[in-house]
Amino acid sequence: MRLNSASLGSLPATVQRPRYDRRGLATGIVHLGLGAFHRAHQAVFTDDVLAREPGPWGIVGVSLRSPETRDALEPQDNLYTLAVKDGGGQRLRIIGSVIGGLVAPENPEAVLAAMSGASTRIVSLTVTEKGYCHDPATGALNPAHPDVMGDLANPGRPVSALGYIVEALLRRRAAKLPPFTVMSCDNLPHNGRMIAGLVAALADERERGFGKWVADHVCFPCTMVDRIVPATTPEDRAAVARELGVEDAWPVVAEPFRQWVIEDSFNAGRPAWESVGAEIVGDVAPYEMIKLRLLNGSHSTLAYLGYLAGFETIAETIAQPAFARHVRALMEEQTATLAVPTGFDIDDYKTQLLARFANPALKHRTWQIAMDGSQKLPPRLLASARSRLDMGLPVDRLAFGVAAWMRYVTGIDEKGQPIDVRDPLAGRLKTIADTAGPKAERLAPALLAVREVFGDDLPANPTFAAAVTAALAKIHDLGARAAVEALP
Ligand code: CS2
Repeated sequence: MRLNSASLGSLPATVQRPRYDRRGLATGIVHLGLGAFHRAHQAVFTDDVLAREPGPWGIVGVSLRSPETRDALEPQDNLYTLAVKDGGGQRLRIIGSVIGGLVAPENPEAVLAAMSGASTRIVSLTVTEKGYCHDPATGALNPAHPDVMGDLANPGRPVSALGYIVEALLRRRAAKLPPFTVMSCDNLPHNGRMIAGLVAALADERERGFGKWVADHVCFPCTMVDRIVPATTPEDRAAVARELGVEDAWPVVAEPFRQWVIEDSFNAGRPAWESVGAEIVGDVAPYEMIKLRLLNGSHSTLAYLGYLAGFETIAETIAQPAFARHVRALMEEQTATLAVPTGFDIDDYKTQLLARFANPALKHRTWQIAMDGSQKLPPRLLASARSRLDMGLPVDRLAFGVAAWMRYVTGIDEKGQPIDVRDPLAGRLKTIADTAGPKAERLAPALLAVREVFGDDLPANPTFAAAVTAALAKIHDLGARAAVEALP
């Protein structure tokens, strides 16, 4: 038996299920990037809102690449399980807010039709850092990006999320329908501001002056999203099926913690997410900086060092006292760069983070977080390194994570085995590393010269370059584990 509307009634009483009528729910939100994170975060908040108060806020999810999620969810009437896990076990809940799934490359017209539909008021995105086709060091549109070139060459058959948004906005304007709000839910600094600039830039490439129309008519709220959601494993699937008594082809697994801070800037209405725990604020920036630097900065650092040291998961890595010590010291370096809102208990936040990383029930792989480092390093570690350098402060802990990334992207681990490096720049990084060889004195400056990651300033900064080179030499000579243990 499969999880679907018909089997909902047979689930054990302990499993929470949608407490609202899903039939006839209007599509209010089209979400680009129907991955596990969206399904364990925004879709859950929306599910909570619908249970409190019925409204036109059904979500149509779009996969921009693979059909896997749609194929798994379609036979389930788009229902899926959220398994919330911690040391105490798992609690299951069925989420009903997703009412449709589309696969963009299969049927771009269907995606554009959903985005241009009269009931659609919000287009939200979780397409990961690399999905924005931008230059990570500057945040500007990369006009040479193959997806951007594809969007311009064939606008009726877009490739990127930006291409879909621009084409759908043009169609809405032509049909005299009001535009939707564009809400980025990715881990990027000033994500709303950034996507506003990217959409406007592409819009102008499409039609002169359309960028200004977009800026005048479309809201791009900034958001800070937070919930640790590892990729679902076959074991997770089996554990969910055992408890549900029916099969769910694609449940999502998450920690109990969830946070969503949203700038209140919507041109066509929104669900009352604040009634179910989201925080609506005037300025998201302080929250997103705190999260990106303390959570994601620590995550990336633990991912590279942990992977190199032979640890499979974040929980295993942070269980090593030397790694926990290093992360605490890194958080101190990061904190000096943060503007903490009044009333926000930053010490408590850090203590909670360490406990969240240690969650033994989440098998969050170091390899998963290590992906796309060229896109993740700038907001997570390099922005704060810049601030500290400006303040004349040392950057040793930040540099240690950067050095671990450099060691990782050489593509060979400490036992001489290949590393499956997933990164849009992986090929180039490997060539640079192969040409420079393993010695830190050559490898560090060669990788620092990758402008998209480090900009022009950091490679030229002697304090930064020296700190990274020294850290890379330690990791190379001692191995990641002993290098971390040797830190003061
Ligand atoms: C992680 C994030 O994969 C990664 O890079 O750092 O996905 C992290 O788990 C989330 O941002 C937590 O909210």
